[in-house]
Amino acid sequence: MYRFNPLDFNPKAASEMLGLAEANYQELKKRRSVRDISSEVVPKELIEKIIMSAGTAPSGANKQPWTFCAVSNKAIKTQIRTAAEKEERESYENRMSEEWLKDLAPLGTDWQKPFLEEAPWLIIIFRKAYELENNVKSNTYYSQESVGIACGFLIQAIHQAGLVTLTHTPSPMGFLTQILNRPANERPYLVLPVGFPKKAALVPTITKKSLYEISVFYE
Ligand code: IYR
Repeated sequence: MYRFNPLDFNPKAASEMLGLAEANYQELKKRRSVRDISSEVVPKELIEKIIMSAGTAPSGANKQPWTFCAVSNKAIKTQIRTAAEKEERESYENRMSEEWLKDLAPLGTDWQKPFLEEAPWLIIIFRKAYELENNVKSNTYYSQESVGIACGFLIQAIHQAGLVTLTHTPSPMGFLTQILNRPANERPYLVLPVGFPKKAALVPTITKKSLYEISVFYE
């Protein structure tokens, strides 16, 4: 059993709570996925703090089934870009359905991923399908859900720190296991290039669904 301590919780004044929720919404609403990431240097300390925020995420039985690989090494970034573009090219040209390509067309994405080399940092998130310590296996629980939540925290922390990112999902992404030399229990999950936006960065004029489209209240 863990020792149980009183919760460290500062109740907020009822009169402030709506304003706080509104302020958080207004800030998160400004987050955009940015493909035009500049090569301006981002200090390692900033990336470390951002990863620490992601590490506070809840996880099944507190197993924290994640590894965040932070890459600033140029040669490794080049290797990742080359391998990702090879897979992406194959996907765009042969593997993705007509409907998928039609859905992506307005966003202007293609198989080319210059941001994988240009961004000062790539954070590659790995999911631990099971624990492996000193060659001994043990379980993780709800690792898909847990790592998805941690990635949400990570993307949020990147935005709050004043940086931008893009959720890149190369497929298949087994090449990341090889390039980053990850153990057999870790599965690549997501690639986040992180940095400052280029001065001329452009983003599409997308909108988010309204509250009424995304929610149902049962009162
Ligand atoms: N993995 C590809 C394709 C892609 C898929 C979705 I869903 C997007 O929102 C954007 C792109 C890529 O990263 O280009």
